[in-house]
Amino acid sequence: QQGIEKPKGYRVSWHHNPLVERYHFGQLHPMKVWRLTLTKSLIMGYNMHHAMDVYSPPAATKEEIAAFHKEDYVEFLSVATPKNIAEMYPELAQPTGYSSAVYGVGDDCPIFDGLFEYCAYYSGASVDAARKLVNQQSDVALNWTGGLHHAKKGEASGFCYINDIVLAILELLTHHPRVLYIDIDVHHGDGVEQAFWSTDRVFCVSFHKYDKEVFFPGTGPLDSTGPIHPDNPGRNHTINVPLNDGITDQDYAYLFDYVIGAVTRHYDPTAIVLQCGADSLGHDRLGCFNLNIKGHGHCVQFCVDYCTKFKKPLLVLGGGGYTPRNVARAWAHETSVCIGAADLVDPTLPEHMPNREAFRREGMTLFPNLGGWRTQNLNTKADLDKIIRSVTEQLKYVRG
Ligand code: ZLM
Ligand code: CA
Ligand code: ZN
Repeated sequence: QQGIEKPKGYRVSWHHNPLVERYHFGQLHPMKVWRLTLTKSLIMGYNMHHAMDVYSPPAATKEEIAAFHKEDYVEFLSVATPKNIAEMYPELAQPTGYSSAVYGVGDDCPIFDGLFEYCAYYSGASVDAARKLVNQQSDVALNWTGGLHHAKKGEASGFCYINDIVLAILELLTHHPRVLYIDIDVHHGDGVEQAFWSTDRVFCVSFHKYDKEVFFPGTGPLDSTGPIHPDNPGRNHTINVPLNDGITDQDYAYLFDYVIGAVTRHYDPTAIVLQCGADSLGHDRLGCFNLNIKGHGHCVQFCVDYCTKFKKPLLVLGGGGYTPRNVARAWAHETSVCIGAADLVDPTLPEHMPNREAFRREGMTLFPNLGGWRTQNLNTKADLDKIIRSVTEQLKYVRG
């Protein structure tokens, strides 16, 4: 893999603070921070870092975080420790732990050692990436440690504490009139949607498994398209694509190409932010889709092609992903897509990386078969067409 060089004509930057890798949500928690170490090892094992500007950005400051989040919440995150949490909120301490009534913390969002530093590192990387795009020092900026789309203004939710995506979009909005946000995590991008619900300067599109009351977070039905009030600028500036279990590469690409093709034509964004949650892959511990690495990567390829063609900046972020080796495979492949080297990488995995034995058992390939056998595709042609019709109708009311 000596052949990978800097792509001519456009610049790709990789924003990664290795200090994020030090933190742990807890032994049994599905969010494994070492998936980021594994991702980095694969990217570097393929020598792809030579084709990018590599930054190790500083932690986000409390002031930067306060651009979106409530100050009392930021203060709480910065002082809470596993030891003092029970003392601070004795009335809420329970035999099993602590109530999620306090700023959303609980089993999904535990208080672990160094929590705030962890948040500040992944958020700092997204803010840095957005700034490099705004300053035109980069054309495609990557932060695989970010993409934590559920965090609310004053509350943690779904493994997310600080919403680095909102912070990055706010940074882009200082120079860009229209930002398109696309979310391919298997979960609904509710925190980002909520933050920009009432503006036409951010258009949010999320593809997700939807089963109200059953699948987290339970929001994002097809008819949730922005505020109802006719005078609200955010009206029609949200698209939700609710999906059933088992969607395949082919059906997902069909929907993605149609929806994002139509949104880009109508809305004419000046920048794109793509959240690449890898829990939409087949075999994910929490997910239920049947996407392969290449099916997932197709969405990244679509955005790279569009942004290259129209010279628009692209911010690419991580997100969920609970089968760590596949997360690393997906994000390494998607890095190769961003640097224009997808056809150059050897599908046989590189020699030097952690978890070599486990990878070997899976065939030592970047593209294992993840489709097909856990659940069948429960999305019918009628389901897909209903989505297409709804999006087509909605976009009649959208002008960039
Ligand atoms: N219980 N431990 C996706 C965020 C998904 C809410 C059901 C907590 C889990 C899950 C945590 C070890 C993104 C819910 C779950 C148990 C209420 C969710 C800790 C297993 C464990 O074993 C576990 C004690 C934990 C959490 C499973 N939580 C699975 N699914 C979701 C949140 C985040 O990918 O979109 C972006 C990064 N939470 O379903 C409960 C309703 C809390
Ligand atoms: Ca999503
Ligand atoms: Zn997710």
